[in-house]
Amino acid sequence: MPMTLYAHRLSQPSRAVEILARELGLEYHFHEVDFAGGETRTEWFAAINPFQTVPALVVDNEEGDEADGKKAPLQLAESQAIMIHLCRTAPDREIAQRWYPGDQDIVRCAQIDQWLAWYHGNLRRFDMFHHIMNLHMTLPMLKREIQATLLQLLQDGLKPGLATLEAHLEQHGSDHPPTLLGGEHPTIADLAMGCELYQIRAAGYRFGAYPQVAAWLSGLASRAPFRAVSEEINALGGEIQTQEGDYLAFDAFD
Ligand SMILES: N[C@@H](CCC(=O)N[C@@H](CS)C(=O)NCC(=O)O)C(=O)O
Repeated sequence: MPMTLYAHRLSQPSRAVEILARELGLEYHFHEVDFAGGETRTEWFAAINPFQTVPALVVDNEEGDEADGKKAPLQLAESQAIMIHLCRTAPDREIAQRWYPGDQDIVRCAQIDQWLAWYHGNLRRFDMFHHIMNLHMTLPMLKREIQATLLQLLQDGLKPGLATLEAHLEQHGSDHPPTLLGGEHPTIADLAMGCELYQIRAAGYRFGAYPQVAAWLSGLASRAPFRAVSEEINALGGEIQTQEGDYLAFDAFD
């Protein structure tokens, strides 16, 4: 099933989808969309994803509505919907069901859905990386202002979510890296949230006060597809750390 992933590796939801595609052993064509440069707001991209965000997935021919006697491609936006679709359709059913089991295990699915819903209001809402980049690219005279008026609020806003995650992961106590549902294998909820927090870690923030969160993140980040897809965010993070250390509160979560 030929498919194209419209994405960018500096975008958290894009990375989550691409990492999953690799974990599932799917073949895909990668089309980079320069979201930071405004390419998501262009006409050609709006025709692919009217929400005008990356990632977007286009699956040719085999899926979608019958129209005028030929099959239309499936065009899908929203990373979580894309991840669920990939798990529903991946040929390797055994691996796909570890990430999102579908009808095989509706209780496990409900638990994954719960964390995916929680993630928006408690982690994504306090997306710090956006303003870390803002600070990184602006004039030195404005850096402290961005830190004090924008980043500080997000840092503070993120802490209750980190505390909730820490308490939840601690309950499972095991000898493998923790996962949200307590087994050895992560799910798409781990991936969505892990990619979000990983980009803060890549920029130099530590999670010293949240050791279970730190261990959970390290477990995810040690997987080969995660490492491969995170190369660009790691490189940018390294650059930010060397240039912005003085302005960023890397110890905010210690
Ligand atoms: N809820 C969406 C969020 C996607 C999103 O926010 N993407 C950002 C990049 S991380 C984007 O494309 N922004 C471009 C824009 O706002 O024009 C998802 O999970 O796919």
